[in-house]
Amino acid sequence: MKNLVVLLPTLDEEYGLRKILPQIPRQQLTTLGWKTEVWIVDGGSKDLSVEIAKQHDCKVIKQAGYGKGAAMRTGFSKFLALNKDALVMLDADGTYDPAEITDFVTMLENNEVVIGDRLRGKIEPGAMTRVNYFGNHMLTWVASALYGVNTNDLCTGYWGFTKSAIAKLKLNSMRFEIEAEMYASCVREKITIVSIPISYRGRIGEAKLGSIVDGWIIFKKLIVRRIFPHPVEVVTGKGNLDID
Ligand SMILES: Nc1nc2c(ncn2[C@@H]2O[C@H](COP(=O)(O)OP(=O)(O)OP(=O)(O)O)[C@@H](O)[C@H]2O)c(=O)[nH]1
Ligand SMILES: [Mg+2]
Repeated sequence: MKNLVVLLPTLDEEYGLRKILPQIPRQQLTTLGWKTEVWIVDGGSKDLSVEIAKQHDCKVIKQAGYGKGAAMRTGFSKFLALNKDALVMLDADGTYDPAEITDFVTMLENNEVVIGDRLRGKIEPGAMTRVNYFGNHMLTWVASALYGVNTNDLCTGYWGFTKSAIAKLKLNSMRFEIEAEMYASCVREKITIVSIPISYRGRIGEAKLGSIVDGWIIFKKLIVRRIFPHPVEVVTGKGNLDID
């Protein structure tokens, strides 16, 4: 059996977790040959997120630093340290359908990185605001034009990776620019990406992303990584997250 980690960044997502954790297709994944662990990387939730996760047999990791980007990097480091085979990440807010994890692992048999594409998938009415819909299209277009490698949905939070891909990624994002940086790093490291259409549903609970502020930070990240492909931490060895 190969080892799969399902990684959920979590900040006050008690209700999202209650909905999605029972939907993770553990049985089907076992049938497909994957021994699955579910990890939440918690950013200091003040609600019952941690308790709900434990009730559903999840491992709880406390994130280093602040923000979704720092949380993902904490999870990636743990994943590499524990030498697992593949990782699927998705948000804990109920927007992504855990049943689709099986599509990701199937595609990972022949690809290093699989990206869940909401924009060519099925977006539930009202699930994405007009501003976010427009912003997602714009940023995706800018990324494809700047880096010369087509991508369909830059800011999606549903990704699958092989261990080799995660080992090659060079990241230093703190917040919601992490996905843009993952894309930029895949291009830089010549990791092939494939997109699969996914469904996108309405969020449960309060959004942590601010469309305009975070859209701007994502745009800046695309520009900075185009000019300086490696984060300064990778070059100097300083400023990396302190992960135990
Ligand atoms: N660990 C951790 N998770 C976070 C942090 N900020 C956000 N998250 C999680 O990251 C995921 C995405 O956050 P959202 O607020 O849904 O952001 P988004 O999906 O880009 O925006 P919406 O479309 O408004 O939902 C959710 O599961 C959050 O709980 C953080 O600082 N630490
Ligand atoms: Mg969300």
